[in-house]
Amino acid sequence: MRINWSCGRQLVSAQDWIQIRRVRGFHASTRQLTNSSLPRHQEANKENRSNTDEWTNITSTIERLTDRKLLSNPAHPLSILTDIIFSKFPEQEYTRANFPNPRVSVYENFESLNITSDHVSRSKTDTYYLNKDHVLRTHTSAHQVESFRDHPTPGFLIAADVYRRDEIDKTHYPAFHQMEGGRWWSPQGTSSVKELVAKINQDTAKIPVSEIKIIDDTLPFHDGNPKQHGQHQEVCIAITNHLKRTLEMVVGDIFENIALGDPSAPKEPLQIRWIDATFPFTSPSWEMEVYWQGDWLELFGCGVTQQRVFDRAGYPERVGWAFGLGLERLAMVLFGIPDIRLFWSEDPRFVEQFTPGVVSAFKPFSKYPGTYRDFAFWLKEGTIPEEFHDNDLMDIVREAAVDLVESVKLIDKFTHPHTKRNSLCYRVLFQSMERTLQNDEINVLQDSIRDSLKTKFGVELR
Ligand code: FA5
Ligand code: MG
Repeated sequence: MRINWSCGRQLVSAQDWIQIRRVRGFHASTRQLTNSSLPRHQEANKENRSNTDEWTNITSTIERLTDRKLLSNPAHPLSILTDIIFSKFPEQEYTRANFPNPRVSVYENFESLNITSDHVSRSKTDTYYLNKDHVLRTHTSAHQVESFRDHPTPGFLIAADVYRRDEIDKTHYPAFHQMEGGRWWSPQGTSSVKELVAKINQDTAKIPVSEIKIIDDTLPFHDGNPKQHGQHQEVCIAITNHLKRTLEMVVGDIFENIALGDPSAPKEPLQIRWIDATFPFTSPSWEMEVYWQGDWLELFGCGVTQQRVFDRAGYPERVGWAFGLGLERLAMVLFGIPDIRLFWSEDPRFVEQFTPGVVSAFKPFSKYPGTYRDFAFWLKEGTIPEEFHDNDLMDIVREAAVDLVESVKLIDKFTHPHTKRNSLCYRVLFQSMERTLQNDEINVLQDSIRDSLKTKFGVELR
């Protein structure tokens, strides 16, 4: 599911389609003190990552994806985009950090970011747990505290793979890539709030102003998107201006690029807008969206970093911002790639299309025919349909068919009038991007999905 950082999960109704679609900081002494009290053991604890327990829910399909390392291929569109974004940030100001291992502690991924144990994003239905203390990072924010702590520069950038038990459609995939950015200022050397604000504003003035029109109806802060208690409002506004100007410059440059590089790019000006958002680790917070293929597509979340994050990094006096951007989303718009699943394709017709350092329009290749199969089953007695989570079925389907499934749709849900047992029916469209699937092959996939439904959920197939 899409993480709603502010409130609880939404249950999928019978009418909903679940699509598996393709192309679709003052004193040095303060620092010493807080640093030594950092729970580093929770951060590292690497040797315990391989233990399994009742929390383990990582599947072999996802495990295989962790080995793909798409960003290490300079000709992959995600690497080309990463390099373009990196080039927009001065190297002497922003350290590029590398975190190749997606296995992180629950502390890093959640607790260090004020994400409490009752937050929906921590549930087993949304996160891949290696065991109760370790997860596959669900966002690059998992490295914020150590990045704010360790780098010699006031800024950092991280590009890495992240994993979520998410729905699948043309813009969502259980494995994707994010770029995290952070920037801090210290009041050290300044004698007043005014001086700190002036320092931040000087840095803002150095950032080129984007020519691209970006709609911004948001307020600097308000009750629903508050500034932090204890933070001076002028400091909050100065940080926000720096943050927004930075991101507008990056996004503006990238979208100007598409207009230049791709003759088939839409002639209509792109619509880009800021909206309010909520994250436990920033306040106030925003998201940026772009209007793409008839819908608003969320590109990134960002905001003024919560002081507790700086506390944990050992620099309670610092102030700053952070953002987390979905690389696939931007790459889809930039290269004209219509489906997020394509990024994982090993088909030479995809892989060989791209050249390091060059933004080129995606050339579609032919689509092979698909075959529908229905999976109808009675849930175990006493189970209500809402207890069978769509993501449970998604994992079974993915385990069996990896990327040979185009979409999964809940087509029927009813309760037997006498027995009161509940029945669900899902329709799965099997389709390959690389070849025509044979019936025999689909039968094997179908049997495997049916078997897993029986053994994992005790359903009675109809
Ligand atoms: C986050 O992950 C926050 N860590 C972002 C952040 C960082 C906020 C720093 C404030 C400060 P969110 O869950 O909205 O937020 O994801 C960020 C971006 O990742 C989204 O805007 C979207 O572009 C992308 N994204 C999220 N889920 C998926 C998915 N399943 N597939 C592809 N891209 C996704
Ligand atoms: Mg979001």
